[in-house]
Amino acid sequence: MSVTHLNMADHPIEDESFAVACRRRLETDGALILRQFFTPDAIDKVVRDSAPFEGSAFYAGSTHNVYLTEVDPDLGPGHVFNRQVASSKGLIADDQIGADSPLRAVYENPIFRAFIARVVDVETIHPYADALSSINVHYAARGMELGWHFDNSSFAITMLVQAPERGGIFEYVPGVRTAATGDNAYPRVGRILDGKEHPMTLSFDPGDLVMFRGRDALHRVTPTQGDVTRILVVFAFNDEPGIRLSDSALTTFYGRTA
Ligand SMILES: O=C(O)CCC(=O)C(=O)O
Ligand SMILES: [Fe+2]
Repeated sequence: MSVTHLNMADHPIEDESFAVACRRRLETDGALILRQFFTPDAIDKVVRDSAPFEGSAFYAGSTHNVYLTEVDPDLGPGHVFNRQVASSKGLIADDQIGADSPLRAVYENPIFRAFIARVVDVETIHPYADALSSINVHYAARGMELGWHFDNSSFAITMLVQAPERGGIFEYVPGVRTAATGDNAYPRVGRILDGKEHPMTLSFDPGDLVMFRGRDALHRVTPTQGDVTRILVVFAFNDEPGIRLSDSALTTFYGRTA
């Protein structure tokens, strides 16, 4: 069966052997890129749908630690846990993405979900139970960036919609911490923040599907350069049903709770 909007000739996501090969690549490299996963027509529609929302995106314009938590005053301001980085990009939430969007069609497609579950090696994957967090579109105009961080979700799936002229580079260091064991990897995080350990970069084009283990990989996106806004979709899934972000997290990320 084919999935509308997807290039299944190059990416036979229904084949178990293809999914297993993808899983191995994700495990070995900490990241996986499926080139030209979305069809050109789907990308064109997503660009046309997304561009008008740039002005209504929410720009938190805040600083945060790499763990995306409140600071811990007991540790003091110089501690790696409390070091602040800047994120200036904006985003729109799931409830601002149209019912007719190719993004929604793919996100909800059972074949796509079964493939993602196989690649990340879980039984089933689930959308967020809140109305905002499942599909997000990010906007980074000239000078805007996403600071170093670890994701809340165990894995992240992104798709670049519109590439900037320059900048907007995705940098990452895979497997820095093991969130499952509560290890915060302070020494290594400190070295990366100080520029003493150099990250890897991933280069991808509009329509490519990108998967990485963002909960344990420290990653950032460098400032956009030039007049073209970097636009990127994030598909978020959980390995348990019923997960919702807290009201305070929703307010931080989206400026609202519903
Ligand atoms: O913009 C990107 O390429 C990565 C986005 C990301 O890391 C995030 O949304 O947490
Ligand atoms: Fe991230």
